Amino acid sequence: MSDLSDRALPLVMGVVNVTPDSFSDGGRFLDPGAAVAHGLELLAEGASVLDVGGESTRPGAEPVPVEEELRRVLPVIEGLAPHARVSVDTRKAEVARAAVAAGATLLNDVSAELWPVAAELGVGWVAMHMRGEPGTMQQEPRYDDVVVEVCAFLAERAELARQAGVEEIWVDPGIGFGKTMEHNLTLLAHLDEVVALGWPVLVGTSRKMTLGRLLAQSDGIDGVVPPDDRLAGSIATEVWAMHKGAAMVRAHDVRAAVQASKVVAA
Ligand code: PMM
Repeated sequence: MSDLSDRALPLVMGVVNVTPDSFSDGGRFLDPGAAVAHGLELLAEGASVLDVGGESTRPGAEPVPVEEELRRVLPVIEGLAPHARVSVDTRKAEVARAAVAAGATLLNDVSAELWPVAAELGVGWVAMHMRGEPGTMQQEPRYDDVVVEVCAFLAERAELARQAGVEEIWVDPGIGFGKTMEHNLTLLAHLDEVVALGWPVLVGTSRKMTLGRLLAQSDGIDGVVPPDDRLAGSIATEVWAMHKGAAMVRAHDVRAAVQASKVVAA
């Protein structure tokens, strides 16, 4: 563990989903007051960034109209931005612009297409790799070499953003976005290759389906364990990602992730 001790502590991005249908917390924080209270709780637990999202990107999810996404996220961003650094999890330029006007300073972009908007607004940008669209991305995703393809994509997008003048650029391999369990595990095993691209790396494994499958296998049962029962898998993969050099993990269970980061760094 010593090779992490001379580095800054990995950061934790806390998830604040304002959606009726996210796979692990959909519907829990649809009321803006409840979402802001939840975000402040995650901040107290040690989150460095609060990631506010109004469109679920779970496999099979339906797109959300702009007006509805704005209605969900803006009051929550306005409520949190005076207290914390806020990112907005969106694929829409219009939502990104309004979110930044409301106080967000980081675009968490699962489409990896909004770098011109980040450049125009002078905010940070996360480029995440996704194959296809949330509605269809889990229908037989295929790669010749998932690590090579994801790294090439992220390197190209990050370079475009750099050339456009974006000053804070993150890359994220997009665990679960158009990838089988095998693809996800291969990417995690080779995360150092993503880190070697030279951009700070964000990784989101928290409560994801791959963990539901692995944890069911470890219990000797068929199917998947429910999202609320995936904490051990979330922490195990977050510690793994930190050890491989990720600078930030995106987590629902912030207190446990922050504690784990401190133990790893020690
Ligand atoms: N995963 C989800 C949503 N947004 N953003 C980034 N950068 N990386 C991720 O892995 C990621 C993301 C899906 O999880 P959720 O539905 O619980 O928010």
